[in-house]
Amino acid sequence: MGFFEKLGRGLAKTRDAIFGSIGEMEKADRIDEDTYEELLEQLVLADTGLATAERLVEQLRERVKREKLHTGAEALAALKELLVETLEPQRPFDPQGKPAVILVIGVNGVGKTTSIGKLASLYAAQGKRVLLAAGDTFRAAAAEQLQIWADRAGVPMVRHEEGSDPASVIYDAVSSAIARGYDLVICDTAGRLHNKKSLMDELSKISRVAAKAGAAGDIETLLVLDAVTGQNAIQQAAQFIDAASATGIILTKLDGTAKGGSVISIKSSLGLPVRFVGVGEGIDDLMPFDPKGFVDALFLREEEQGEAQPAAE
Ligand SMILES: Nc1nc2c(ncn2[C@@H]2O[C@H](COP(=O)(O)OP(=O)(O)O)[C@@H](O)[C@H]2O)c(=O)[nH]1
Ligand SMILES: [Mg+2]
Repeated sequence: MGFFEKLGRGLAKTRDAIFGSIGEMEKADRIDEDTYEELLEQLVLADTGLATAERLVEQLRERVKREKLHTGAEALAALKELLVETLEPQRPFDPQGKPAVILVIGVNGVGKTTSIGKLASLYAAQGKRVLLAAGDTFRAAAAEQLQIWADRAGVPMVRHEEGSDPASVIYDAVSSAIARGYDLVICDTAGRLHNKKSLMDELSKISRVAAKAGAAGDIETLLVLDAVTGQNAIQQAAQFIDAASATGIILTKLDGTAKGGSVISIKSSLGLPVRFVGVGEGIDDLMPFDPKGFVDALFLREEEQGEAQPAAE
């Protein structure tokens, strides 16, 4: 199954929740007030966030007027363009230099460790030499879980004992990547500590140490958010973003929710681009985020879905 179909499947719940009435919009001969009201409601239901949904509808209204659009189909095309523009990052995600470092942060259970396994596999498949760092030293089980993913992806891992300083794990991993010529170090971190303040302190220390360890490549810090928690995830995100100077988002569990619209509000309310989306629990279920592909999948119609399915399934 191609990435596009997989994303289409992952987004099935969001699509079913919002497409019903947006599909109606496509059939309409003309656009009226009801069209906009209905659209606003549907975007909010898909967890786009009220402020973002209102802004989008307002922008659509202006565009319809300016470009003298008449039919629902024309308005729908304009809406898609607006969504793609909203989601477009300022620069592509492409950590350069050797070694580059990706720090992965976020609360417990959002899918950090799983996403790291998927990322390791993705980059290893591109021919990069990847090293994992078990920076969640809070629980012994965390390093064991990461080891399983390292084995699946066929990449090595650096770990210390349970309870040791995670910043020193990161430091060791980066030093070892420099010495042994690795391209990319991907670091796991704890999502919970004794209290919130120690977690935030730890994350900012890890972030500083990653920078000081002397890696010649880029450092990216990806905050993992769980799409199932939708708007709540966005509320909790700000502290993490500040503590560790996050540069982007991994949005997981899009396959389990009708809240795919949160992708749109993340970009507009947190100001950070979504870099990857998780659409399942398997090693191949993480996709580099592509705004155009996402918006197309969001609006994929039933009949196109049918065509996209391989006959043998
Ligand atoms: N359906 C689905 N489950 C996911 C996805 N990403 C992670 N998970 C599941 O979420 C749970 C928590 O993941 P884990 O990586 O341990 O989270 P962590 O505590 O942030 O490291 C596991 O059961 C994963 O299989 C995803 O994209 N889709
Ligand atoms: Mg974990």
